[in-house]
Amino acid sequence: MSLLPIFLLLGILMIASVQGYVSYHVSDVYGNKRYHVSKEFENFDLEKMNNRCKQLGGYLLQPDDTQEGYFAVKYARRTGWGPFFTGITDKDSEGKFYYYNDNKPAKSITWKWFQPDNWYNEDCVEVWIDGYNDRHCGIRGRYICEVPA
Ligand SMILES: [Ca+2]
Ligand SMILES: [Ca+2]
Repeated sequence: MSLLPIFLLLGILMIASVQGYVSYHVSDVYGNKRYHVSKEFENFDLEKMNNRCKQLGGYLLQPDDTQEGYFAVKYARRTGWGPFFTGITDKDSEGKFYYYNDNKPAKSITWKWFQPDNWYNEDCVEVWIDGYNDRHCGIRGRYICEVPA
């Protein structure tokens, strides 16, 4: 019996693990967009995760208005997949939140109570079931992409 098929299979599995195959929950269309929430928990990195979203044809969530921002909150509440990281950050200047993908100032963010608090220097922003919260970049979590439908 040849071991070749087994080596081939092992090779494929190794490549798959190195590439880090990513799978997503995909929402229905809302406002000409679909929202993709990563299924795995990974250390969040703005550049890396935004590039992942680009591979889907989109970018990390950046609400254009209160309705879109609140849609993500309701989505987290309805699905139980939250919290998930967004493309909102104040990493360049404390308290000045902007959208990582296009560098525009963030607006209409419906913060959770007592947030943002920059607790021990939190510069990334996640969606929770009751609003947005600043959180440490680099900790493990999910993230949400918005992708034009
Ligand atoms: Ca901060
Ligand atoms: Ca916080």
